[in-house]
Amino acid sequence: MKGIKIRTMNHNFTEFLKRGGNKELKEMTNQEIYYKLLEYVKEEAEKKSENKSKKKIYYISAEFLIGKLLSNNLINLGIYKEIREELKNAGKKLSDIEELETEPSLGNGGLGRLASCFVDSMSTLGINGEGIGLNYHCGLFKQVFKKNEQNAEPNYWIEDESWLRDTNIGYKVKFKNFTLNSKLKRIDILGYEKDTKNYLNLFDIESVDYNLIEEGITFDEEIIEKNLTLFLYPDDSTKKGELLRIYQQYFMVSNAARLIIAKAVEKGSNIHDLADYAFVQINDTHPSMVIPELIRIMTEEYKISFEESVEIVTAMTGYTNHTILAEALEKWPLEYLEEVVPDIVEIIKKLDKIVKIKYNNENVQIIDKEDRVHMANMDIHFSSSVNGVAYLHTEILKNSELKDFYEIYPEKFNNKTNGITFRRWLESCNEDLADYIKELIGTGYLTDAEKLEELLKFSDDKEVYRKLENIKKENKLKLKEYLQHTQGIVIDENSIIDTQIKRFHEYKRQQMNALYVIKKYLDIKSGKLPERKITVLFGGKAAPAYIIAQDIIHLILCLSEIINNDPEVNKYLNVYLVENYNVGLAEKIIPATDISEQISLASKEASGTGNMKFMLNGALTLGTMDGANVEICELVGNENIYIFGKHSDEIIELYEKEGYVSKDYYKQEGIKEVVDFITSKELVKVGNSERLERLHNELVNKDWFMTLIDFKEYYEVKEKMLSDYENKELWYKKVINNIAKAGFFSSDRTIGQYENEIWKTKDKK
Ligand code: 26V
Repeated sequence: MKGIKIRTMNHNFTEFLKRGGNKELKEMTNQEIYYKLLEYVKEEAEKKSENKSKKKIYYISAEFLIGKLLSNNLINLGIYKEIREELKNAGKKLSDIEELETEPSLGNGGLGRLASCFVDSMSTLGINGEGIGLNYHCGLFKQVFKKNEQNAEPNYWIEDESWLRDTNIGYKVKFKNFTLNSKLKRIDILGYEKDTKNYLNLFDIESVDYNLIEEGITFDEEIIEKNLTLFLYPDDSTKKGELLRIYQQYFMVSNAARLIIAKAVEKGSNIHDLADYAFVQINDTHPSMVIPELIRIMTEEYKISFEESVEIVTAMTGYTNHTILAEALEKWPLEYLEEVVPDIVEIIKKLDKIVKIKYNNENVQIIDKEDRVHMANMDIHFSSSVNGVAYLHTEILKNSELKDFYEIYPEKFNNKTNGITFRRWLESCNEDLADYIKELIGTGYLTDAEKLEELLKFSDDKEVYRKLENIKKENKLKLKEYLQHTQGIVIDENSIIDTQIKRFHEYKRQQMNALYVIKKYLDIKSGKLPERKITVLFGGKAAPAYIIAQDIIHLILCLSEIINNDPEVNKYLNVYLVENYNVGLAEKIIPATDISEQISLASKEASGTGNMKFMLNGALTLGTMDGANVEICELVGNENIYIFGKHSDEIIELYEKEGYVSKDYYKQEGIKEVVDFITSKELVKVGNSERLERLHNELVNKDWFMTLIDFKEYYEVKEKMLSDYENKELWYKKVINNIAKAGFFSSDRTIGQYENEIWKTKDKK
């Protein structure tokens, strides 16, 4: 790994340069070195063979938030330190070169990052598994703050030289009114020190036209031939936006189905036995149309009977659910699908008929009374596995959200608690901590993450506490330098760093954290001073059409302006919302953080994966009993985590009874003045009164995600956390316990479970 293990290769980078007749390293610019490294790594990757096993896994996902790849690939090739030394000898810094890589932005958040951790783990475990997705040229938007508001700009991440490889694979995709040619681009996915590699397959069109982009990220949404892969999920609040999304989804799965069949046939499949050659994991409902598309190809082109096709496709697909939020579950109007892909509608109607004949229950129908197609319902009936992404989430699916389905198919339901790749989220992003862990317990944890538990033998060792504290301080200094340099933010390395980084959504309750900030500000103003300065860091984007989330961003930016400029307050409290939060920023912020904010309304966060990254990097969790926090709590024990708030069963009951009235909480002592500060003179002076009033009104009169129900307890537990931080021995004992128990959250464990319990590729040699 980056820390200790160096695998010697046949030749080194300097020789590679010589071979090409290039300038010497010390004469090259960092940009030139970056491009040469890219070429070098791609050449090394070329030498690796494809996995030969009979059955292949296809992880189809509309999102892959892969992050920068240079350092990750160097680590996986086992040459990170070697290259760093070579560059150092020429007076160059690898970290400066890493900065020049553009970050692909092919995802929104956790769902896409999870898919990327999974392809990394599949390669590392030697599983024959590939990712399939789309190559969005401008990806998700770039976030820019102006006048304390979020603006969206296109994120041009593809350069002439990139990790993408061209292939000569392409298909014709037939829509109702036209046919589009696809071309496949690939990114090599190198496992850690493996001789085999997998691919991330990204389909694209040949005719993307950047000139369609108007102001910000608006563009002509109707010229599908030129815009299909221009952006990741554009605005889906309008019909045009939704139609484009259906075009994207069908394009993705139609290409996927072609690729899957072609590969299987190459290996000898006669299609009747396709399930022996391929298994498709459907990542949320965005790729759900792969089910009817496979059935369509089998019946129309291979003349297999409809019944047999359905049976085959059911056996070779599995569906992963990533949310219980009703508004996030896709339900496409039948007429929209008719407008884009009428052939698929025919198949969906036939599948719906099978269900309607068998089950007289509206909740399990595919097409509802309003002629909307429930994509998840189709997946559950016509795939062989349905999984949630954390213990609690799967239990809620079984007992509440998907109860009627669980009664029909108990054998299909299973849990696969999410995980993260430790190669990126420890070895690469926190080298000092990784090296220190190796010093303490050796390298066994690299291949068996649960060996981190060996750290428990140091849980009373004060020398270890001191060392961990020093590493944290160093990481804070690195973050300080980086943020100062890139965003003009100057954080205090002696402060406690309290971080909430994730997409902005009301259920994640950044607004509750903002209310805490207001309370602290008012406390400080009234002379109640904290023992140590607190730096509250936020990071995240809000969907452009999600008004309240934009309002929450506005509130936080206004609070930062007031607090950071008030000399009476800024000695004790700083608040920053980092701009354009992405994977690269996460890799710098997480190792420097002390408090990990995981404060979603119980039952709403399917799993969370940031919670795992923070734990592994020595931050303590301040969280609700939601998603994977529940499992973190169980693993580390109550004394090593800070839990607050109502539990999921109480919240589910409140929703059922419509029993939450935010005003009842608003009126309580200590809450009203905090909430009312949102529309105070001070804030309105630096902000937009329409936004602030709308947010205030939302909290007082609706508060659908129950911010106020947990606010008091949140404040109290956070205060306790701050005072515990002052007792460094107590704090770092908890930190050690958290790192030691993080092994369970390795995505190698998760992927091992998918393999053993669902995919079973290793049975089919
Ligand atoms: C999407 C949308 C889109 C419409 C507006 C509301 C809304 C709310 C939530 C979502 C999330 C869609 C699925 C998703 O990204 N789920 C995330 O998946 C992660 C990986 O399993 C998991 O850790 C997160 O808890 C979960 O939110």
